[in-house]
Amino acid sequence: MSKVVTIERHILEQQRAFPHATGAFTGLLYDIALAAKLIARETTRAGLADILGAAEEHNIYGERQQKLDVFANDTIVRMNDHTGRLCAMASEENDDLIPIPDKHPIGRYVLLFDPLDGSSNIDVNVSIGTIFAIHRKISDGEHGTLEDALQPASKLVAAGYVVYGSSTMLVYSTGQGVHGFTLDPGVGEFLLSHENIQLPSKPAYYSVNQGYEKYWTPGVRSYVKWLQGVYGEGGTPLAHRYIGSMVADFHRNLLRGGVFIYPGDLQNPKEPYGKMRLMFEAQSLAFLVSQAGGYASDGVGSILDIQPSSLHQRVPLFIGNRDLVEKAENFIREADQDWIRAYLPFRQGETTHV
Ligand code: AHM
Ligand code: MG
Repeated sequence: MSKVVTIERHILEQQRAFPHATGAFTGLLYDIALAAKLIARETTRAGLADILGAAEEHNIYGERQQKLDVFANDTIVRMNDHTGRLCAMASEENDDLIPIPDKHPIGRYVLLFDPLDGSSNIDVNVSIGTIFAIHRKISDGEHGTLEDALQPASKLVAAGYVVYGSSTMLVYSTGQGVHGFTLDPGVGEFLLSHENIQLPSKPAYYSVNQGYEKYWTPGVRSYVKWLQGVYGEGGTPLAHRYIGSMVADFHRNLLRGGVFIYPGDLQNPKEPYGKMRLMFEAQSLAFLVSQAGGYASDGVGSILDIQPSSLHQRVPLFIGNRDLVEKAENFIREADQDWIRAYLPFRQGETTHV
């Protein structure tokens, strides 16, 4: 029988690579895994309990929050605000930085998360996910500040996601490869099921909301046509798959190869940046994809290099196999100079949005 590796054991073994580690970081990852189990438990009951339905509150984007979003958000905050491992948190569902209450010790890391991504899929029993990212504290004072949260993805110390699908999986990286764990609901443990995930060199899928095609820039249109028709030597089309839950779309493409696209457009020239959030969605997945041999771009350059300017900053996203993503950059460079001119001030933090 092959050896069974729980996530706890795996995290501890990875920590041994860092002889000076204090264990705080290891504990933090373990707390995230525990929060994921609690969220997974509620997610599988969502169709039964009266937890379903829209909560009263709206988030800062004016979107309706689902009750399970609120539960997931509260769970992650409650699991992590008192442990002494964090100096602050930030969530897609909160306008501002979430401080650590004064009565609790302050730690050396910042946790950024999207508690339940793809929440429009909850009511229809389709996969949803949690995305997280961890930065190291860099500011001098005791408490965490925005400066600690607003670091480029190239500085992440760890990132990952949980996908609540036909089974619950947690996928994470501390910069030593990407590793996937499947939750065994019987024993309540995440067990190593996908060690050292690398993107297959031959991609299988492209994922984009094709319904928005009329808003796309000429470069994105030509690029998607290329994916559909002439990709590869023999002109084999890539199959199209789009769930509308980025974690699930990303996870499938990570295992099968492909590209996920959420482009910017000029439908409203004042908002040329698309929908995805840099801090809560794009940074984490960009870090993971680069660890898996792939690449993430906003169509102009690497997501890893973007210096964030605000917590709720949005970015266009092209993520997956490196050759496919670089091809998107080429199409955009050739055909979308107007869009690039409109978008660059946002990328460079000269104009802030939302
Ligand atoms: P959410 O964080 O409000 O759930 O929105 C993010 C989701 C992603 O999971 C998904 O890729 C995208 O929104 C789908 O958007 P659209 O319906 O515009 O294609
Ligand atoms: Mg989201």
